[in-house]
Amino acid sequence: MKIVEARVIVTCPGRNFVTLKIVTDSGLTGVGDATLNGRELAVAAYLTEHVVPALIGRDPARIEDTWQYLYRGAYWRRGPVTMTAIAAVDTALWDIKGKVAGLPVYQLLGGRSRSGVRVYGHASGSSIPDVLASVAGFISLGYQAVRVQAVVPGIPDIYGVSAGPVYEPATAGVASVASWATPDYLAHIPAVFEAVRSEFGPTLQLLHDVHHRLTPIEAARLGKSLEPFALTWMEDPVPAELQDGFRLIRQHTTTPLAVGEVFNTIWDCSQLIQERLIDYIRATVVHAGGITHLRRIFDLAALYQVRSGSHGATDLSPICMSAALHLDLAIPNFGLQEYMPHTPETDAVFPHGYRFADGYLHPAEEPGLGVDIDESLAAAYPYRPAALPVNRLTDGTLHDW
Ligand code: GCO
Ligand code: MG
Repeated sequence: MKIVEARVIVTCPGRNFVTLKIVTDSGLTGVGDATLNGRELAVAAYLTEHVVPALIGRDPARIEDTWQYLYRGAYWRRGPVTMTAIAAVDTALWDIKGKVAGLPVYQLLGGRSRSGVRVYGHASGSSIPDVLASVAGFISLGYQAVRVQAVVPGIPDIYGVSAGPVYEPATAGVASVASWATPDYLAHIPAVFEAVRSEFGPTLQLLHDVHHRLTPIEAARLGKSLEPFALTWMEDPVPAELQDGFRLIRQHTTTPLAVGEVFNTIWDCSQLIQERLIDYIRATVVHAGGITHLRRIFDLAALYQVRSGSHGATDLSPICMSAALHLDLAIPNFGLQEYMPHTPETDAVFPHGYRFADGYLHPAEEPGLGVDIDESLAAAYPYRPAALPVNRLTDGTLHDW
């Protein structure tokens, strides 16, 4: 079997997505997500100009060799654009391999290790009563794990609080400007979780995303203040380049830490995992080199009792979610899967077989990944320039978003 074509499809059913569709001479096709929020065209160009020409004529069965060729052969290794492009190729090749074998991809990854993939939803609110109502809504849908984000008095446009049913941080054109004040945030968040815990009891899994905004000692203080509320994880407490900073956080708090949605290779997280500085690794299929590389990350994590907690925001397409669920179902050290349902228009562009029931997602049982892209429908939604916000302190200092 040979690869005869690879199409890079950019579409914007409410938000931008980039998809790679690989076509073989047998007629079998495979799809891979190549979406990098705010940098979509960089990945599309990388694929079109530097990857697709090298794919034509290759044997699609040679997944590992193709991965090594695209990673080591590029000379310029790592980085979100390169690794997202490699991820798209890798994911599409696993899709094809499943179709050739007549098996859902999780069967090729060792088979089912659990009955379903427990997911967490995104509760938020502009007041504590609104937060409680939002959490109650997710519980009524069957969720057993909920991320909680809240407006902080004095910070009008805080991360993670969605006005509508779908949270989309990217805005049209160039980056919008968000504001931030760490003292106000640190003073407010414990009261939010105290209210949630006292309302919903001790067993609901609660999570919180700090989104890279604290220093290590500030993160240590927040983790300590949240200990009475037994979070499943405090996410992205600090910018993750400062990996030594996690040692300081660990010295002060037992609140579990989750990091990694911005990581794109095993080398970004090997120290954090081997020194047990984190409890969950959030790397995802689309940004961490695909199924092949993400499985390596999860296998390293398993040696150190670190569990998976993959990113699953709506700026990752249903193709990424489909691939993630096959890995989530098979690996021994699954933790939680983020799940923000896409809009109906996105679901129409990406028909897929995964289903939500009672707080769990279940991947499709059909051969491959169980997802595709409707290219004629995708063509009806042309690309729209959009960017993630930047973040500034009240005095104008550029801060981490
Ligand atoms: C999350 C993430 C997202 C990101 C977004 C960037 O935990 O889901 O932090 O909210 O900000 O995916 O494009
Ligand atoms: Mg996050």
